[in-house]
Amino acid sequence: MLKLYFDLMSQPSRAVFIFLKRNKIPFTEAPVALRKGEHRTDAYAAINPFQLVPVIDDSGFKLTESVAILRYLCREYSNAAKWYPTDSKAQARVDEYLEWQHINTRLSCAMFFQHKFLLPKMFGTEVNEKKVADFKKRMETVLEQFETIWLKDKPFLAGSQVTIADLLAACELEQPSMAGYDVCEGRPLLTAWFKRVKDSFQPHYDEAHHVVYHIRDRFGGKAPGAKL
Ligand SMILES: N[C@@H](CCC(=O)N[C@@H](CS)C(=O)NCC(=O)O)C(=O)O
Repeated sequence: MLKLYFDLMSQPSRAVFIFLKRNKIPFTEAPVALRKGEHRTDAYAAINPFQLVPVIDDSGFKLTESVAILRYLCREYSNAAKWYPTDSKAQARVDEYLEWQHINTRLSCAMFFQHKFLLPKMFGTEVNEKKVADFKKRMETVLEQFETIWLKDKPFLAGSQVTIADLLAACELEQPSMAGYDVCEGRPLLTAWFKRVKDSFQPHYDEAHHVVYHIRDRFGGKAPGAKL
């Protein structure tokens, strides 16, 4: 039986969680509460020496890195194969986004969220406005590239079909919402794409994002307890 170590506050964890549910791949849930430091124990280091989530344990085969995990699941489970096409050129289009996203979508959205909301919330510190402004600028460049390059003349990032690239991207693009930034505002192509991706993974998409939606709606980007 497959086991997933995850925290639903983590973007790549949500992507793997949604993927497993959407494809009806049976798995045991092993939540790891990052906010409580549950990933910093020796026991967890034995599961993932990098002490990050997500991780899968497939009958003793432990695998880290969400991109590698999703590709593995697409290879191992025939009903999940459609999300990562086997045709060489079609697959290369998915890989093109997956390579790009680490230092673009992920870095800018995650760092904007961390500096605007998470770090002030966790440590009660003042918001570092310079860092927030820098990451916001990088994030807005990325969002512009979604509109003008990735989604130009195609409904999904890698072409006409929804793939693991779209799922990973959507989960990353949710993160800034908790810091009061709606990536869809003023971006019609991104808005329509976001809806298509969510619809492809419902009801599991909303299930995995309930904590994100709760924080977004409750705090609206204002970190509770932070010196603002
Ligand atoms: N490249 C990895 C990133 C994993 C990662 O950075 N996970 C974060 C949560 S999104 C984590 O576990 N952070 C805990 C920490 O940094 O202490 C993947 O895609 O799986």
